[in-house]
Amino acid sequence: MGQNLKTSVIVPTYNEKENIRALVTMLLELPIAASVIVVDDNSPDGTGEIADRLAAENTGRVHVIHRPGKLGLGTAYIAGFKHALHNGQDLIVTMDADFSHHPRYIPGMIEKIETGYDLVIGSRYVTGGGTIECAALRKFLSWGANAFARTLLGLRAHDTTAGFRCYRREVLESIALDRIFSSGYSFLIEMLYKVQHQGWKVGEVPIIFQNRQQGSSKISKNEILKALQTVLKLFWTRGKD
Ligand SMILES: Nc1nc2c(ncn2[C@@H]2O[C@H](COP(=O)(O)OP(=O)(O)OP(=O)(O)O)[C@@H](O)[C@H]2O)c(=O)[nH]1
Ligand SMILES: [Mg+2]
Repeated sequence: MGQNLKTSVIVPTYNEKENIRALVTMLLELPIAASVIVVDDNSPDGTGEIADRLAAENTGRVHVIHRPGKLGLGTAYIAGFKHALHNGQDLIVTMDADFSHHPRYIPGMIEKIETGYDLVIGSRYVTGGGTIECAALRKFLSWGANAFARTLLGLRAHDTTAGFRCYRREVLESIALDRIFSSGYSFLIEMLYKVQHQGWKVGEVPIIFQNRQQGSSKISKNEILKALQTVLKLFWTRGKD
């Protein structure tokens, strides 16, 4: 399973010193020979240095992209995508560093890709999926953002804001990454919109999303407003590209 497909897992980090070592270790122990690309935005807590040590301990399997400051989740994914494509990866997985997205789901996501999907989402909102230990307000915001994006943009996936994804390289190659206007969290909605628009086959596998146990959240009110703005902007311009 997945043995012939070169797989890279992109982990964007900002202040994840409590999580990064445990996460990378778990990723390297998966029954797929995946490599890991950490994209760190000069985290003040030293996550970047821990990632460098992991890279030195696991030469060739762990790579670190250092950016000079907090430049946003969306552009972090793009930096990781370019690195993975340049290095000939077939499958590119993205996930959060805080264990909300558990590595154990990755083999199942790859299996689903192998049955003929181009993008597979680790989804909270399909049968068998769910969310635990999240505050009611956060659940409501996530549900609302999904309903809004699905209705206005006609997105067919159920979890449109999930950052837990597995893309085939051809999907990323088909999208003008430099033309994506969202730099932060709403990148996920914009990217999914473009993927569906290009006609790629999108699937979902259920995951249980667990609220972060260590470290602190980086999502701000501003990011939530930007997500609304992104959906509206895509809605006005739909069909024009
Ligand atoms: N490189 C980089 N990573 C980021 C940035 N913002 C967030 N991240 C990372 O993106 C992932 C998601 O961020 P979280 O803070 O977990 O956001 P969230 O999941 O919406 O919020 P909580 O889990 O409730 O804290 C984590 O791995 C963060 O460290 C950023 O500007 N740059
Ligand atoms: Mg999180």
